[in-house]
Amino acid sequence: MAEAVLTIYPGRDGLPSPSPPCTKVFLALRYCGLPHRVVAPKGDPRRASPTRRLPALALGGEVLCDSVRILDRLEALETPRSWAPKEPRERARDRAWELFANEHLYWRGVYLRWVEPENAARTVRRVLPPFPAPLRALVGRLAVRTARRRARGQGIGLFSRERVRDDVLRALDTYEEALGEGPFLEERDRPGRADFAAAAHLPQFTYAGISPWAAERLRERPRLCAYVGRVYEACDLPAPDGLGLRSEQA
Ligand SMILES: N[C@@H](CCC(=O)N[C@@H](CS)C(=O)NCC(=O)O)C(=O)O
Repeated sequence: MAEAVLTIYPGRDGLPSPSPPCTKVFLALRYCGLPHRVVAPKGDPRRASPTRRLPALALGGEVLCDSVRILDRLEALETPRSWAPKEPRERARDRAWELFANEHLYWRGVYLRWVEPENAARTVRRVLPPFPAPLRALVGRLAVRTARRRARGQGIGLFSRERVRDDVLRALDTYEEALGEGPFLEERDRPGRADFAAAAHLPQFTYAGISPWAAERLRERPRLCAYVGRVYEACDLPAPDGLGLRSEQA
């Protein structure tokens, strides 16, 4: 099979990508060993994908969008290493956990980054490309407005900060309970799509100092941080910054 080409928002600040769905597909590709190349979008990122969202994976003459659909496809391929559990119910649970991250955690991350006002200012500084000064403020305001409009459309943008923070704490508890004795979710002995998704979404809490509250809540849970590091290690990648797992952060 021809080499797959993954287009993602490029990584910085110790993460493969600032976008959790992009990071998840990157982890899954690294783990399964399908030959691939990772590229950043050229020009307007939205042109790289028929749905105007990244990640997008070019594979066998097709461009696949949406990280869950991409993992569905990768799971069905013969790859050097497979993450898919053999037992159908286990496979279903693996995918359901992935959806928990994609649908629940993803939007709480959007809220933390774009809806909380102090965090939104930091997000604009860290995530947007370096536009020249006169444009910068305008692009920043537009990005915040767009993100907040989407958050309201989804529903979460209408929630109070306390409600969203309570959701985040419950999600972290849920992950700790599902990890049990580990090493991976549901005490599985190798990572699956549930783990790629968790390890892509959880580090957004510590990413680039954008949400100090969320970073503290995650760092208070060293078992969860070590788990995220284990998923990256299984994909031959260094642990993300900010989880207290690297010696320079000790
Ligand atoms: N559900 C999609 C979400 C993809 C998505 O929203 N990607 C964002 C980056 S995190 C994006 O491309 N945003 C660009 C835009 O909205 O213009 C997936 O899992 O792939």
